[in-house]
Amino acid sequence: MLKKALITGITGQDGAYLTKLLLEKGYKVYGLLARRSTATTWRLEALDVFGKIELIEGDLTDVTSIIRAIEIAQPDEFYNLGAQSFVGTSWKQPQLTAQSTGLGALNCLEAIRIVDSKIKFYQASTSEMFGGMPEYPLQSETTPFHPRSPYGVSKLFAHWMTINYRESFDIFGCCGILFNHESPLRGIEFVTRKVTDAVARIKLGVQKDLHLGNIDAKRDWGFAGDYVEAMYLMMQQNHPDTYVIATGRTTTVRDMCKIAFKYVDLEYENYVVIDPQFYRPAEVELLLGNADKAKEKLGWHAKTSLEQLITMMVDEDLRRVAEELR
Ligand code: NDP
Ligand code: GDR
Repeated sequence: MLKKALITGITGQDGAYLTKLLLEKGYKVYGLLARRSTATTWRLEALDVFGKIELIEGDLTDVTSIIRAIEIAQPDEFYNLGAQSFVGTSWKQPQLTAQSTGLGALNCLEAIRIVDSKIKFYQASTSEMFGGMPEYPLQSETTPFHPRSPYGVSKLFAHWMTINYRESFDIFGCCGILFNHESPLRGIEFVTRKVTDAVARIKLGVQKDLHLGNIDAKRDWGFAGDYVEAMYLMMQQNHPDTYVIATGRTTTVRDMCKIAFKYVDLEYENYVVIDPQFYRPAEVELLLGNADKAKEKLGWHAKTSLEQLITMMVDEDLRRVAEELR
């Protein structure tokens, strides 16, 4: 029988890639669409999936709209990818972040419990929940949490609520603790896209320099297209569980810049300006994930190297900026 999925955050980076994957697998895909004053469907259009899905108006902070969406879609699987997902903004809008990123997940769980507790639930947990634990330089499912931003704290609430509903109401709630994953569809405020967009603009002569914050921070970066496969695989298991999804390689922002600039024959030192406005009140200095459990239980591993990822993003930004200039 045709499987049905409902995705929150469908207009985001992961929402678009997951939609593409589920359509390829023969799912009927529904998405919760938050009302904005301008269109937000450009990523769905870029992957040629807009028009093949059904969008239902709703917002994570409005539980009645989630109940309504579930009643319309009657999904087998519910993927909660919606969130205020930018760490930097979470200090400026902590309450909004708590409401959408934290309580929003609880709203989804409550809606499932009320309408149909058989619906499988995926929660987009994050490596930001590990935060500042220098004594744990390699993070796995058993590493203690110490979130360092209102975003991380909100995600940790959502993470534990999912586990609590698993234990309390027997809801099939999976948590994917995903480390940073990027793509040409990544939002421009995140550091990889900010860098690849700037590299393209500098190369094409329309930008002079690139202002960044802490370039000594280290991240474990993978490709979003690989990571949505892990979400899908978690939901196909016999039992709900928690999995770390990562590449197992960590790189400084500085070295990521080096890769991006070098690809177009430029030296990053000539363009990067350190700008205190991009420093965060509390930093997560090092993230490096151990995805052995996902490899063993899901048969999942990251397929795309950081070099492949960054060059894919620079190529796409070069194409996009050149088109803008035309
Ligand atoms: P994006 O920021 O690209 O997308 C966020 C999505 O959430 C958008 O579709 C946005 O809608 C939607 N949204 C925001 N607020 C609400 C709301 N109140 N009600 C309904 N929808 C809302 O995130 P990503 O695709 O990168 O990430 C997907 C999820 O995974 C997020 O929860 C993120 O926190 C988490 N995550 C991401 C990682 C990464 O490296 N990308 C790593 C680990 C976890 P709109 O377009 O209208 O703004
Ligand atoms: P992150 O991603 O906070 O890890 O959260 P981001 O790309 O924003 O930052 C990564 C690191 O780069 C440093 N940095 C800068 N970051 C930005 N955005 N802009 C800058 O100018 C800049 N200069 C240095 C940051 O300080 C940080 O150390 C992402 C989001 O997708 C979350 O939703 C997700 O949960 C985590 O990844 C895993």
